[in-house]
Amino acid sequence: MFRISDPVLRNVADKVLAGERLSAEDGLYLDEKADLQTLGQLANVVRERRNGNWAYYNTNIHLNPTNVCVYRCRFCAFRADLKDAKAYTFTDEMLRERVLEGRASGATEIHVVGGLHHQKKFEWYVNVVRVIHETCPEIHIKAWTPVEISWFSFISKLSIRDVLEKMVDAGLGSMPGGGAEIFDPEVRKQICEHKADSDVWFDVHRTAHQLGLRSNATMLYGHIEKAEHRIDHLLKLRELQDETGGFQTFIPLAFHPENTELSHIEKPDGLFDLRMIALSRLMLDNFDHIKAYWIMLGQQTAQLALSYGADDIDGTVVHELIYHDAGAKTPEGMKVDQIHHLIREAGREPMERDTLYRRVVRNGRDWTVAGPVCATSVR
Ligand code: V47
Ligand code: SF4
Repeated sequence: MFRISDPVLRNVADKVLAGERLSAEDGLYLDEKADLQTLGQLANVVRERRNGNWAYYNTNIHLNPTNVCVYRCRFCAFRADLKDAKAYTFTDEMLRERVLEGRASGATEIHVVGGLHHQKKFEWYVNVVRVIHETCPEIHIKAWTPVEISWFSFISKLSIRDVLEKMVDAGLGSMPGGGAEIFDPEVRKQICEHKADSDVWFDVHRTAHQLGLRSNATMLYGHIEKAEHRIDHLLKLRELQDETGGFQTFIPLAFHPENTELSHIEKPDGLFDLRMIALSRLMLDNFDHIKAYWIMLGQQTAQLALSYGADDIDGTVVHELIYHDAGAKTPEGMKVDQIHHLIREAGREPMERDTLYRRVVRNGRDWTVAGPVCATSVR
């Protein structure tokens, strides 16, 4: 299975098989030189060691409360100016409607991220979480990226910790992985000059983990970044995870260029996507889960990704806007039996999880959770 003639790659493979940590140099070699087959086989070994044959998914729904945003990230097709025809902002009634729709479809999670609306006060954003929570307290609220939390801190003059505590009081359950993009300051300057930098991103996650919140992490690849930036990004995440243990899942995000200021860049192809899944599985040895976000990858690449290091495909989703505004051709959601079919066709066994990776047990429309399926404890 592992007949590798390249001596450098052989050495990296031996480290992986022995469960040893890979260095920055190993990562660069894997990214730039390794053939996809070896990369995938090695990542699959790590994936099966951690998660066996399981492929996790959840029943979730998305809510982007507003697309009006003060920032102008060059990779973003979702944002709008206040007076744009496509600009929108949810009312409380619309929030309730979306949550009730989620409940009716059996959702255990609502995923909430959006633009930074310059006319909205901090209380408005707290109210978004409160209204969702009061409408349906059993649905887990995974909301706000560090970019949003740091904006809330700026407009409220509260510390990051105080902002997070107020959100938790209102019903926040965990945080998604967005806003990370690429941590390297030079790349960040070119793609999202004004928004929170990597120090802020890490500060918010560290504080969230200290408060007992779990969170995810992402990396936006396939734009202007190079291999060295991707490896630097992964190592910085690995370092914080060593410190706190609070990350659950890593999600590599493929750049979708349509309708963005970077539309001249070609969208990464399926082979690049699989390389990024495998590379992250190998470098992030302290993350339990690697997610192949099917809505972004497409169903077929997501299926293949389950043998290239990924063990999770996100969920039913419903109402995705960020990728569809940027040209994604995937459906806006998938039914549970379609997800089961997709996973089984890829040779894996589906397991529904809640946001905190506890097994979901269903009885008609009712559901309960049955303890952790894969535990990393927050230090
Ligand atoms: O931070 C925006 C990315 C992120 C584009 O935690 C784009 O479970 C590609 O973080 N092409 C938000 N990417 C989405 C996100 C996420 C998604 C799924 C699951 C989870 C999770 C988190 O989307 C942004 C940015 O990196 N993004 N525009 C684009 N045109
Ligand atoms: Fe605004 Fe987020 Fe889009 Fe950047 S990625 S422009 S912060 S909505």
